[in-house]
Amino acid sequence: MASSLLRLRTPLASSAAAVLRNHRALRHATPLSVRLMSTEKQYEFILTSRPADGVALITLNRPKALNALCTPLFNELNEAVKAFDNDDSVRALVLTGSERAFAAGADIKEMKDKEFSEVFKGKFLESWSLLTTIRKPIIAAVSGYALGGGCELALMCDIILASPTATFGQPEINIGVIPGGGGSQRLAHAIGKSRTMEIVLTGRNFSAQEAADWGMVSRVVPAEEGSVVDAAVKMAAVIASKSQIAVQAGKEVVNAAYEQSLQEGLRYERRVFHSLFATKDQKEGMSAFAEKRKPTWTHS
Ligand code: CO8
Repeated sequence: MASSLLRLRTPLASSAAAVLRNHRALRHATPLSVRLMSTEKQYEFILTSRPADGVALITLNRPKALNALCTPLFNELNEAVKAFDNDDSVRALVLTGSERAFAAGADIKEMKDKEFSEVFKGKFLESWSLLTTIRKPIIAAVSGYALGGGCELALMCDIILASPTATFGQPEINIGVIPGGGGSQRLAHAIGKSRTMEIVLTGRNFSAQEAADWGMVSRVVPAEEGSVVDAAVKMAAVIASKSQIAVQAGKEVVNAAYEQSLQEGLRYERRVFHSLFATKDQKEGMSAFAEKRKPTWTHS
């Protein structure tokens, strides 16, 4: 166990798949005393690991409640996301849940007795979108239920990969409310008004294939290709191998497409493109192409 733990915590792990298997095994089998030896911070509702060079994996870990999103879970998620965003050795993140549930929504039991004055004055949910403010790219690897806040959490990520078992939905209408974590807005941007109206007003779930057909997820990872987490880690490793200034600039300008008019967005993209000529990585990348060699990024 100690050696597998070492592999799990080593950034230069040779096999992402082997590390992921260890990660899953650890979730169920690792005694607390062993886990406490790890250099990664230990949390109650999430697990963190580094399955490949430059890649951090965050796994929601509240299995009995199907990863229902409660305030303590979000406090931990925010802390981990901020720490990874500030850690230069991490260049891309993957967020996942369990096979059964990415997250079955906000914790209904935590919310049910809240009053308007409490949620309004307490700015309930405001800190739950911290994820959208970080610079490094986040890939959501979704299996099982991604409902309500779970679907919204996936939509806060930059890329969504789904397993064939993924089930998305905004069922808040069934419990007398509406989406509160961006579901009405980000979903409408992703799949259009008519489909979003149907999903939000009827509360019906939609499949991984529908989400792919509608452009909400990048792709459904077929079972024969392995797990969606493996696929997300591989994709994150590719992103982590690029110039990080260019990656973060790329993320920023794509997001501008959702926040600005086309004209403003095009102007912003051009300005950010110009600014990259001030980086060493632009000189290195273009010189390497001209010299027919691989670039060596310094992320500067
Ligand atoms: N909140 C609290 N507990 C939950 C939740 C939830 N959202 N979902 C599941 N659980 C618990 C169940 O209560 C149950 O606990 P227990 O064993 O103690 O009774 C356990 O998880 C297992 O659930 P089920 O027995 O119901 O499992 P099933 O396989 O029969 O059903 C379902 C799975 C279909 C996912 C079902 O659990 C379900 O419908 N869950 C609720 C889904 C839902 O309505 N989600 C939306 C919640 S509202 C919301 O998300 C508002 C968003 C706010 C913004 C968030 C920003 C990120």
